[in-house]
Amino acid sequence: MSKIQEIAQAVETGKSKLIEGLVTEALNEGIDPLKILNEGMIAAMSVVGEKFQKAEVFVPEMLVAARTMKKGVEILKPKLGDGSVASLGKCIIGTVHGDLHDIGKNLVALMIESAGFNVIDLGVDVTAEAFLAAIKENPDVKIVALSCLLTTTMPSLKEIAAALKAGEVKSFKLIVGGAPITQEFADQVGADGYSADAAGAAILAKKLAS
Ligand code: B12
Repeated sequence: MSKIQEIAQAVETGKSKLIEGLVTEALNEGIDPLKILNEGMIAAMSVVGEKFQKAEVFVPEMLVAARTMKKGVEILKPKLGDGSVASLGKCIIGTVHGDLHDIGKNLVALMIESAGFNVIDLGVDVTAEAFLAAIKENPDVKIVALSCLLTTTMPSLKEIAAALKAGEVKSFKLIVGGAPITQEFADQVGADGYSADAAGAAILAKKLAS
């Protein structure tokens, strides 16, 4: 079994005690950190999602897989950045109200920070009011990023986007993403950009802020 496969299996089966060692070994072997993230950990989370859909695993298994992935990402974090000093401006990010998923949001925050932004992370279950308050506090914000993982919280994203568009500060660009989000939905809610993954989100943020 390759190291990447071992990492994927550890995430899938929630072996949080093994993950740090495996990721460190993979890095020492010179494996690209992005490959470890995409082909090892993110791929494993997709498998967990598919198994959940087929009722082969349940919420506790998803939770331990998520915790294992988080631990692995902590080891990868310093290796994912390009070391550039934050200078592209501020980005406010959060997972929309009603939604508690934060792994994808955290990865997007990490990649956007690595691209040179100063990221203000509002966490999960963030209401329109909380986004508006953060924007009011940081009127020079360049990018506001909304993450949404549930089809049931897509209306929440739509409401937040509308509230932000109607807010006092209008100078920022709005980007949206998350597994159920599409370019079509992003256009519908009036977002300035959409990306299917974290690397694309960073490229998008850079493009929109320049
Ligand atoms: C882990 C997980 C959980 C964990 C979350 C832990 C955590 N701290 O995040 C727990 C166990 C808490 C959980 C709970 C639930 N979950 Co859940 N969960 C998942 C799972 C397996 C993985 C999600 C994940 O982390 N993926 C990995 C990351 C890296 O991918 P990602 O989030 O998609 O993010 C990437 C992109 O989408 C994008 N992106 C994300 N955000 C943004 C933002 C911007 C601006 C941009 C540009 C891009 C972007 O970039 C990211 C990185 O590349 C998914 C299945 C899946 N494959 O998605 C189900 C899934 C999302 N969950 C699901 C469900 C149903 C639930 C529950 C309702 C279950 C229940 N009965 O309680 C609850 C809801 C709780 C709530 N209110 O939020 C369903 C949703 C179905 C649907 N149609 O909406 C899924 C799809 C599983 C399934 N196949 O049925 N879950």
